[in-house]
Amino acid sequence: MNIHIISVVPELLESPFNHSILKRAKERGLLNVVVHNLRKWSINKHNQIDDYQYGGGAGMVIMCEPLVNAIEELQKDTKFDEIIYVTPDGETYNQQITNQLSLKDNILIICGHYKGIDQRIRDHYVTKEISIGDYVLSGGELAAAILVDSIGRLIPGVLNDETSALTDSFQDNLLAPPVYTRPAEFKGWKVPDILLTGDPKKVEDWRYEQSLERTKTRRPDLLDDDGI
Ligand code: 6GU
Repeated sequence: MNIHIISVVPELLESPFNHSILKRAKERGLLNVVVHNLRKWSINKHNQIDDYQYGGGAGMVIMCEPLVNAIEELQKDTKFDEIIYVTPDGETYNQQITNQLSLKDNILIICGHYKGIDQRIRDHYVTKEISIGDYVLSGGELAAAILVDSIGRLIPGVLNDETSALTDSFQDNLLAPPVYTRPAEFKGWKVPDILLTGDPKKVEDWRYEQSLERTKTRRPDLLDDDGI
């Protein structure tokens, strides 16, 4: 999968993909992340990429010309399956969207800054608008990093134990059950006996019950979705 990102602060995206699981995905040739500095397409010698908004008001808006030039230049080499704008007024991101995006070959993510990007780019180029939650970040870069991380780990061959993504929180609209490792007793706190029985059926049932219980108490809204 190829993920291109257009940003005015590309420095924010230097490190997140170079460690751990995403690093491995890149080394295995399963994920290619390319970050582009929007200023490369700035419209004058002042490196301008934004301007005041029509109608007045504080905050700058990223202009059509540099961003459209950037998008169209990248489109010459790549047919993007999705052009995503990360923005607090987008659709709220969740695991279902992640799953869908992990099946794509080429994704372009546009990061806004200041007041955002000119609406005409959203109208004519963007195919999907995503928010990572009901709070405001100073720019889209951290949201883009979250998209790349959550999508990248689902690409087949990225996780060592392929089944482990299936048992993540949210994959069945359920939160993940608690996990334990050695020792079986620490400061008098014991690991639940069932996990020590070696009986896979019992363990599976217990995990399912725990998942359900956790979801009921912490995120009942997830259960309402499909009426488990
Ligand atoms: Cl995608 N961008 C910004 N700037 N703030 C956000 C967001 C995105 N999602 C939630 N808050």
